[in-house]
Amino acid sequence: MQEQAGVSQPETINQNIIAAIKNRRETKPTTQQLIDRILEGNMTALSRAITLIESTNKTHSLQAHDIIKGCLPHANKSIRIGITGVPGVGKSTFIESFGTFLSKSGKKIAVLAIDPSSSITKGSILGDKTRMEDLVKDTNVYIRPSPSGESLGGVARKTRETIILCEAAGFDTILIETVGVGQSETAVHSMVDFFLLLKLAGAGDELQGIKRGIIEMADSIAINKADGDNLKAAKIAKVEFNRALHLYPEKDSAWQPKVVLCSALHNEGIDTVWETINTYVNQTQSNGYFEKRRQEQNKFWLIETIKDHLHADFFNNDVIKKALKLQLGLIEAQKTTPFAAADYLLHLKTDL
Ligand SMILES: Nc1nc2c(ncn2[C@@H]2O[C@H](COP(=O)(O)OP(=O)(O)OP(=O)(O)O)[C@@H](O)[C@H]2O)c(=O)[nH]1
Ligand SMILES: [Mg+2]
Repeated sequence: MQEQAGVSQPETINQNIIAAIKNRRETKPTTQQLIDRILEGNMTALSRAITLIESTNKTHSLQAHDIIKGCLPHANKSIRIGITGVPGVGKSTFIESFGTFLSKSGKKIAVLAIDPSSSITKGSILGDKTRMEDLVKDTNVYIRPSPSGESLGGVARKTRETIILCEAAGFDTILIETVGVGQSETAVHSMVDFFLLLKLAGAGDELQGIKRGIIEMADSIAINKADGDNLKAAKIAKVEFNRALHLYPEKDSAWQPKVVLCSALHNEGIDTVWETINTYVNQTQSNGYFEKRRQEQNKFWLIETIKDHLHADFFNNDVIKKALKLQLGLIEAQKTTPFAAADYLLHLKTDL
């Protein structure tokens, strides 16, 4: 065995360049660099900034705050569309078809989600990426799974901030998916211009929807899976929903919600949904409702954000945590009332 001489570093490699590359890899972009890159439409910078929004780290939150501020003047220029429906109705399949259709017509689309179960599953969209095969590869499309968070309010706020960054990055159509269970529709409704409800024919959930007020929030109902053997039932459902919708009082937008048929799987009726949204946007932009709704939403989010902060400030406080535990014990032992305990704790916090 003979030892070979090692290969020496060729002199053509400039050590300065190596150092510069290493340096560039290691240094994190500054806030201003991130803002600049987002405005150029750089998706890596966008993702990085969204991660800062989602972080619970205080330094990250502060940086995120500055990025949002820098992006805000460039936001607002999109159509925000909420898409909801019960599990299995075809939301992901619809977003795949709809997103592809929009991308082909020159739109830049961001797909976000508010998923109440996301803290466990890390967001349905992520698991769904296989179902959104074409969309994931499309360079006009940015897909971001739902942030996980301890409260729906927190998750919703992060999604709203994410919308601003996506708009600043040049995305002109924002799709926000949510599962049609619980309060998440209300959260999505409060951040979109147009709310689309996907339904199935004959699924027997029509009345539930009416009861929960989801139908009332909808600007359009798309009856999905209107294909094959299901087409006939879908057509009947369309008539029924139209009849039901006419029973509601006129909306502030003066818009009469439309019922359409579609097949996300077979790419049918997707264009009709888009036409409906366009008609809605034109109509509400000219009657002033579009702008008014966004302003109302901004006011709502101001209050929500304050509530969020106060909530976190109170419940994350160590003194309060201890005192709260004691007061809960006293309530259990029937030595105080909820109101006296609340009063005590609130005063305790003020005096801290
Ligand atoms: N026949 C038919 N099947 C469809 C259509 N759209 C979706 N599906 C099927 O319905 C099933 C559920 O579709 P998804 O897109 O995953 O539904 P989802 O609403 O995203 O479901 P969750 O993410 O669980 O809430 C899949 O097997 C789809 O292939 C359609 O238009 N026609
Ligand atoms: Mg899905």
